[in-house]
Order: sequence, then structure tokens, then C-alpha cells
Amino acid sequence: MSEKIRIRPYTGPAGGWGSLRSVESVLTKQQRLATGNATLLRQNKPEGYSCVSCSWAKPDEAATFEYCENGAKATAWEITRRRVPDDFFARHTVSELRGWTDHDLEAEGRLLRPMRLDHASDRWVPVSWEAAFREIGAELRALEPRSTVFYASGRASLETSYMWGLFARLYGHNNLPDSSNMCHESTSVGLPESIGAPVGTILLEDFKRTELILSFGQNVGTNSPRMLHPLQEAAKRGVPMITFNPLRERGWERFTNPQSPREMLTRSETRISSHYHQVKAGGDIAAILGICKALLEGDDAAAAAGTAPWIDHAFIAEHTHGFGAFAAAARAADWAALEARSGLGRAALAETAAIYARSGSAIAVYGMGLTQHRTGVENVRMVVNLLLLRGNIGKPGAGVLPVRGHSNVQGQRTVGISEKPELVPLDRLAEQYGFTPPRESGLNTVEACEGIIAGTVRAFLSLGGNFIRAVPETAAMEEAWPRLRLTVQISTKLNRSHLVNGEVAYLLPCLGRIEVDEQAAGPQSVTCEDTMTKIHPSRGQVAPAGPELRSEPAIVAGIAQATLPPNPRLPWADWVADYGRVRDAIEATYPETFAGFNTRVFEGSGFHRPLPARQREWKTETGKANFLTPASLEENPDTAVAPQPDVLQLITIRSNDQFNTTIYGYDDRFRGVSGTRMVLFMNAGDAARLGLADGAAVALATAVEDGIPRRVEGFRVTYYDIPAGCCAAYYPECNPLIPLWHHAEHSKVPAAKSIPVRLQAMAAA
Ligand SMILES: Nc1nc2c(c(=O)[nH]1)N[C@H]1C(S)=C(S)[C@@H](COP(=O)(O)OP(=O)(O)OC[C@H]3O[C@@H](n4cnc5c(=O)[nH]c(N)nc54)[C@H](O)[C@@H]3O)O[C@H]1N2
Ligand SMILES: Nc1nc2c(c(=O)[nH]1)N[C@H]1C(S)=C(S)[C@@H](COP(=O)(O)OP(=O)(O)OC[C@H]3O[C@@H](n4cnc5c(=O)[nH]c(N)nc54)[C@H](O)[C@@H]3O)O[C@H]1N2
Ligand SMILES: [Mo]
Repeated sequence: MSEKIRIRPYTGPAGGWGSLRSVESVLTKQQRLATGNATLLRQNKPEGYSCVSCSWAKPDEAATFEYCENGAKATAWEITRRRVPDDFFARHTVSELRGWTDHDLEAEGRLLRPMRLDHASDRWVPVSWEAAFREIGAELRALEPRSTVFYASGRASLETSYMWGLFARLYGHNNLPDSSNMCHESTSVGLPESIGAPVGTILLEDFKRTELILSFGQNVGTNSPRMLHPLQEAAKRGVPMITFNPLRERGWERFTNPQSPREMLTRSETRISSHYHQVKAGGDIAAILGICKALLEGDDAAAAAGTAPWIDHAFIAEHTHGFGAFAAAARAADWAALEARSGLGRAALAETAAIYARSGSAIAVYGMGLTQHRTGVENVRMVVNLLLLRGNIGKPGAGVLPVRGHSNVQGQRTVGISEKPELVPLDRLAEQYGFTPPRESGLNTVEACEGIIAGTVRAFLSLGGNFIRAVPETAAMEEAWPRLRLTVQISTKLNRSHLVNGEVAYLLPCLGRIEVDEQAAGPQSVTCEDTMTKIHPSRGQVAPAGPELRSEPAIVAGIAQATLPPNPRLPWADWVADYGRVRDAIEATYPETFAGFNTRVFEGSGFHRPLPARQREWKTETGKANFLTPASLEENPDTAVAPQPDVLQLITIRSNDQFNTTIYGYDDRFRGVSGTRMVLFMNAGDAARLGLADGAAVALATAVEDGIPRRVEGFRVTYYDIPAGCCAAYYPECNPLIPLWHHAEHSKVPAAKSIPVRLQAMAAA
């Protein structure tokens, strides 16, 4: 870490000059300043490539610059001119590399050759693709399929993902955990019971008509910056925006469009949120229940006065189920408890209810601040309850908007990457390929970790991602991992998951989506689904990083062919020659969703998959949209019921200079941090009470009594505007603190936004 550490409040808006400077600095470091800008012009265009950063919607009419600060960083990071040099692994043992930072590992550049781990010399050694496939196939054939796990990180295309899921089932298991198990699985579990759909219900055009935007636990300026454009348009129309977030995230406060010369030159800013409520971590159920309570009270008063109702009685009667029980719970809730748990005053919640009651339509946006809690699923359902009270699903300008993470994480689920066999058309697969698919539930991410620790999982194959760094319980995971028989990583860049390996270990380098993917039938396109259910094409634009790289479909096919007995119904080689044939296969498996796939996806900018909830068709057991009442206001059912004064709730967050475990740099501009990630953001009152000065060095230890010590150290106390009782620090540095069992009920998403911790002062470094 060469940069100087500096921590001071940042006064600029989201976007603006700071964003241009940040992009330029990354393009320069990746030696892509000249070509990078030309490549970026083809980002998120029908004829171009789909951004490899977030999953925000691709508009029908793309603007000239359809990219953002962080999309540009992700592009520069992938098309970097840096390459892992040929002698790199001769110079560095794997044990030595374990001492490197996440940033330094990936900053070496693109991986170029398939490699096998040589345990004797503790080094990665080049092998041929054929030898790699042969040995992986032989190992898999010798293992019990259900003792193996095929993980996928949410970036791989629909084509690759379909092949990956199909390979797992042909081989004999449903152990298909996905990064979404750590992310929006609370959405995928929560929404179907509420509204009969696993995904958000709004389209981009709804932003043009909405009369209110509510946001919960999402950091737009860093994680989905292109969403700032529709937010800015709405703000300019005077649409109220009410944000609930423990931290004052700059993107929800103010924005200057870096693509508008006028705004840049005049330094004009648009305010984004009209109201900002710093809810306590885990306090959203209480906050939303308070809003619902005030809404019902307002409705009673309106009925008494003979004025317009505050809730949509007709919609509730025709379209919903469970209103009575929910309303009774809201009415019975105690204001003092709601205030204490949410950290917000009754007046603020009542004001939100009054604004909501005046709005003809409303969109509710949310992210990890809701899903990554013990109550993640109930948090999601609570947002829907609020929307249902005023009929805000299935009408223009209204709906629920979970902002997904990885660029194709939603699409992977659509084409069969799921550990839940009931979500996959197994009968159709059986008929299409003439085999008997496994029917029992597979392992999700937490269960895969449990299996690895217990020794019941014997092999782990990873389609992208950085599993060991992204999951909880780092120490136990790293201890257990070397006992795996086989580990295979399909990756673009070096990361921590390549430094903890099984007995037989392979590292297989692949093309990224921005690179030209030349196959027998010519250059190939792939497809992805964005967070608004739009299926769109992506075609690589720049020359591959190296001649030996293979595409993800080619690698998946290579392993599958080496593992499975030949089957004339599985034309793996033809699929790799022409991805259009994979799309035909996807259409045959999912005819309703993908009718006319190969034609429609290349017409204009793609197509939306059908979503019944958008038309108020409720595919639930009751046939209605369901009000679902939360069980309690408690956050951590397994930890102490009485709050302890020395225990804080740790929120793990992303900086503006990272994409998950990929660390571009050490700045977090919006939060005023530069030169370090080892920061603990603290409420000044808490810090004073605990005797910690601004700048003090501390260690963090998990405050649960399960016999496992969990500790990270070397953090710098930073006084910050954060509610009392909460503190925040970066992911993945804090993952060793998360107990594996500390996850959302039902969805098993690790509860990374509320980890009980105690602080210990350390001698300053
Ligand atoms: N540049 C960039 N883009 C990304 C990513 C990235 O790392 N970098 N990651 C991608 C991925 S995979 C994902 S899933 C998304 C993640 O994007 P987000 O959903 O925005 O996730 P986080 O950055 O974890 O931040 C969550 C927000 O929730 C707030 N929060 C924490 N606890 C609570 C709570 O209890 N209640 C409320 N109301 N708020 C809370 C935090 O202060 C923070 O602002 O972004 C995607 N896009
Ligand atoms: N404490 C805490 N933990 C969290 C979270 C949190 O908020 N707090 N967030 C969770 C969330 S939302 C998520 S989604 C997970 C993320 O978990 P993952 O998706 O597993 O991790 P990433 O960091 O996105 O993976 C980065 C690696 O992907 C590889 N890669 C990049 N591009 C490609 C490609 O095109 N193809 C292939 N094959 N490989 C590629 C590179 O080698 C890179 O090092 O982490 C979760 N963990
Ligand atoms: Mo995610």
C-alpha cells in the first residue's frame, strides 16, 4: 500500500469531477487510457458488450455514454494490459502469495495458462488443456457426484450457466450454489410467497411516471451508478425520495452527471433524496411497521373526517390476502419499541406515511442492507406489505425493485443454476437429453461450507468468483479446504481462492466478456438478464489477453466431455462452435420464457421475460398477493436478548474502489477515505463511551458464545456519522468475524450487515 492515508469528509456529489478523475486513474494504471475510452463507447449498446460490473437495466435507447465510473473501472480491470508473467509462479510459491493483499494478487493482471498445483514445490505449474480436462474428468468419475459442488459467481452468461447447470445434473447432483446465495437469495425466497414472482416488478419507464421513490439499504453511487440517471430525472420532476440507510451514502444525497458538459462546467448538483433517515442496522422491520401503523391511523382519521382514504381498500379486497392479521399487528405495535428498534422518531415515520398517502404511485428500491440480515427474508416481505397497502404493484410507476448484484446473477437462476430442483424443469431436461435428473435438494452456499468443514464435500469446482474470500467463517474454511480431493477454479485473475487448494488442484484461465470470442462459426455473442428481467446480447470487442485462453463455454464443455459418457443428444462441440445452438437448447427447455430466443435477443436491444405479477396475476398458493406479518422486531434471534453496552452491530460495506473481493484501489472517495481499507467507522458517542480516540488502533472480536474465537485486527477508529450502537468496516476484510450459522432464516444469506462485535484497543502501529 504505497498511497498516503488520509481521512477527511468528502464534500463533492456522486458523479462529478471526482468520478472522472477516478476513472482516469484506473485506466492509466491498467495502461488503457487510449483504447479504454473507445471500448467504453461500446458498453451496454446493442452491438457492443454488456458491462461486467453491476446488473442495472440496459435502456432501450442507449445514450452515447452508457457507462459509469465503476463500470469503467471494471472494464479497465478486465482489459488491462497487465499479464501474470510467465516466470511468476516460478518466483512465488503459493504459501508466499498467501501473504499478499487481494489488490496485489489481482493487480498482477490476467492469468494466461491452465495450471496444475504441484504440492511438492508449492507452485502452480503450466499444463495442457487436454491433460487438465482428462485428469479432472477422471477425478470426478471416481467421486460420488453428490459429494461435489459446482459453484457459480453471477457473471457467467446465460449460455455458460445453462451448460454448467446441465453438466451438474447429467453428472448427478443439484449442488449448484451461486453468489446469489450470499446476496439476493432473501429476495428469491421472500418475493414468491408475497407476490408469486422471484424478481422485481418494475421496468425502467416506471421511473418516468412514479410519484415517490423509497429506498432501503442500497448504495446507488457506488454499486449501480447508472441508476443515478433515472433518479436524477425523477428528482428534477420534484418526485420525493425517502432513503433509509444507517450511513449517509452520497449517491442518495446529491449527483452531478459526469456526462453532461453543462452540469460539469457549472458544477451544478441535483439533490437526490428529499428525506434521509439513518435507520439502525437491522431496524427496517420496525421502521416500515411504523410507517404502516401511521398509514392505518391516517386512514382511520380520513374515514372519520370523510376525506380521501390513505390505503387502497379496493386493491386490498380484490388482490390481497392476510390484510386483517397484518393490520392488527401494525395497530398493536408499540411506538416506543418501534422507535427504539429503528432508531427513528415517530414523527419521521408518520411524515413518511403522509407523503406516501399523497403519492399516486411508488417504487421501493432495496439492496444488501435488507437481504443480508438474520431477518433478510422478512425485511423483503415487509417492503412488499408497505407497497400492497396502496396497491403499488402492477400499475404504472409503481413496484418493488431489488437491485441485483453481479451482471447476470438473475439470469443464472432463470436458466437452471439452482440448488432447488423444484425451480428447474427437470422433466423437460429428462426428455430433451434422455437421462434421469437428480431430484433431491442440492447444497446452497452455507450448506456447501458446512459440508467442506465436515468433510462430506470432496470436490469444489468454481465458475468464476472468489468463494473462500466471499463466504463467512474464513478461518475454519481455510483450515478445512486443503482436505478437499479436487478443486478447480475457472478465473480471469489471481485471487485468494487460488491459494488455498485441494489435493488435486487446477486453475483454468478464461476469456472475459469484453474480449472477442472466436469459435468455429465465427465471433460469438453471449446473453445476460439484467435486474429488470431484460435479456440482452453482449459481443466481445477487444483482442483476447492471450492465445491460450479459452471461453467459459469451451471450458465447461471440455470438463463435461471428459467426465460424462458420450450422449448423441449432447452436442457439446457444436455448442462451443456456435453459441446460437446453446440458445436453441435453452429455448427448448424454457419455451415460455425464451420463445424465439435467437431472433428476438438480437432485434433492437433484447426482450423482457414475462412476469405475471406485473399484470397483477399472483402465482401464489392463495392466488393473491400476501401480506406476511413478521414474527418479531428482534434482529439476532440467537444472540443475547438484552443489548450489552459494549457490543456493537458491525455492518460490512463496499468501498467505491472495489467490486466485491476485487479491490481496485485504497480510496473510498464518498466516505472521505484514501490510502487504506482498514477503517472502523464509529459513532463518536460510542467511541467516547468505550474510551477510543479518533485514529486509535483496534481489534474486533465476534460477540457470540459458541466456543469459536473470531478476531480481526489493525483497524483504525474513524469517527463517522452512523447511528449509536452500529459500526461499519469493509468486506471482505471482516469476513472472518461472521459465524457460518449467522444467516437469514429461510434464505441462508450470511447476515453480513449485523454482526455483533466487541472492540479491543491495540497498541498503535
Ligand atoms: N462498484 C461496485 N458495484 C457493485 C458491487 C461492488 O462491489 N462494487 N457489487 C455488486 C454486487 S454483487 C451487489 S450484491 C451489489 C451490492 O450493492 P448494495 O446492495 O448497495 O450493497 P452494499 O454495498 O453491501 O451496501 C448496502 C447498503 O446498505 C446499508 N445498510 C447496511 N445495513 C442496513 C440496514 O440494516 N438497513 C438499511 N436500510 N440499510 C443498511 C449500507 O449502509 C449500504 O449503504 O452491488 C453490485 N455492484
Ligand atoms: N461480509 C460480506 N461478505 C459478502 C458480502 C458483503 O456484503 N459482506 N457480499 C456478498 C455478495 S452480495 C456476493 S455477490 C459475493 C461475491 O462473491 P463472488 O462472486 O464469489 O466473488 P467476486 O469477488 O465477485 O469474484 C471475483 C473473481 O472473479 C473472477 N472473475 C472475474 N471476471 C470473471 C469472468 O468473466 N469469468 C470468470 N470465470 N471469472 C471471473 C476473478 O478471478 C476475480 O478474482 O460476496 C458476498 N460476501
Ligand atoms: Mo451480490
